Amino acid sequence: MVRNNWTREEIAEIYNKPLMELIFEAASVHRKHFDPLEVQMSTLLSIKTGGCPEDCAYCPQAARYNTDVKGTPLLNEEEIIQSALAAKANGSSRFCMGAAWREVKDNVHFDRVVEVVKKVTDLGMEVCCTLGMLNEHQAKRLKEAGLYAYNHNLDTSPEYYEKIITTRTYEDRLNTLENVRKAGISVCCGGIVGMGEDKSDRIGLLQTLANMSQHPESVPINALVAVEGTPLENQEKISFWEILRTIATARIIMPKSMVRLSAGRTEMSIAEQALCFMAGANSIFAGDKLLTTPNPEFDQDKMMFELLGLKHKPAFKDCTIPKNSMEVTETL
Ligand code: SAM
Ligand code: DTB
Ligand code: SF4
Repeated sequence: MVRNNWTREEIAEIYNKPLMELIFEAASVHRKHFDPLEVQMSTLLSIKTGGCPEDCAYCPQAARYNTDVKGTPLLNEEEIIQSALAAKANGSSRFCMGAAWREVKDNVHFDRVVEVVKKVTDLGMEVCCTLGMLNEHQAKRLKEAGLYAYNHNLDTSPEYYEKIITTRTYEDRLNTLENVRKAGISVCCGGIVGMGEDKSDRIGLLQTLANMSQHPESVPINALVAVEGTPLENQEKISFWEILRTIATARIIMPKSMVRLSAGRTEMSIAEQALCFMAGANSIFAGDKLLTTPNPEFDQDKMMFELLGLKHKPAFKDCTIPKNSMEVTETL
């Protein structure tokens, strides 16, 4: 049964179970709803890098921090399509385009993104974007172009949020998520662990996600990539076991969502990643780069899939959101 009324105490009880019990329970829930061997591969492409006006303490792309990220303007259509084709050839069923924008503006850049969404959708891939805040009208335009999913993370608990970002509020994030939901786009929303938050903040984030009237279809769990030049550059690395508990708890309380083992895999062994898959993670980012930081090499992941007996999840399998943009009937 899918619930939307979790208390923090209930979630804490799950999170704090003896680890072996927690993994077993999460694995059991996972098997009820998914083929446990199937893992979705999504390729990320930073279509506009750096120079962002926001102050997200973890982010190497914020203009105000002195990081090694080299800013680039919005890529052109051809460059993006070539990347999408390469991602598809390497077995990714989802292609996610990220832009270091605070919000989408109605200008030629957004027009270009809309055009690219149409073209990549026509390649038969699930297209995802993460472009910052969106209004209702922009969300509808993306949906009509065929956009399948939109990534917009809450990052942490409502209480800890203001220690990480001051230039926009939790409420702003929730508003965008509502606009995405209303447009009929699949929601990809999760957060980051290892930013110095308490266990109660990880539980608080999971509670916000699990109590949405409709759970996000995809829940990325990122481990902080501490980047030199950002305020979190010296943040002590979080224990792997906390990441695992976060993933397992997400799986149990959001049984039908894809749980994505996101940033932080370069720091994990195959054995650790295998525990995450056992505990219900069923999606990863593929390719040797996330947006600006490294990710395991393609060949390394291929070897891991073979070793663990995993297989790639095909595009649009088990989708609860209509695939075809034609199903949006409201006019703009
Ligand atoms: N600018 C848009 C936004 O903030 O929504 C889209 C791109 S932003 C880079 C996408 C997400 O990447 C963030 O919400 C955050 O959760 C994640 N992220 C960014 N930097 C990270 C880091 N150093 N470690 C882990 N996750 C990170
Ligand atoms: C998400 O939750 N993680 C991805 C994706 N959504 C856009 C991004 C991770 C970024 C890690 C830091 C970087 O590479 O710049
Ligand atoms: Fe900008 Fe997004 Fe990075 Fe925040 S996370 S600084 S909004 S690119």
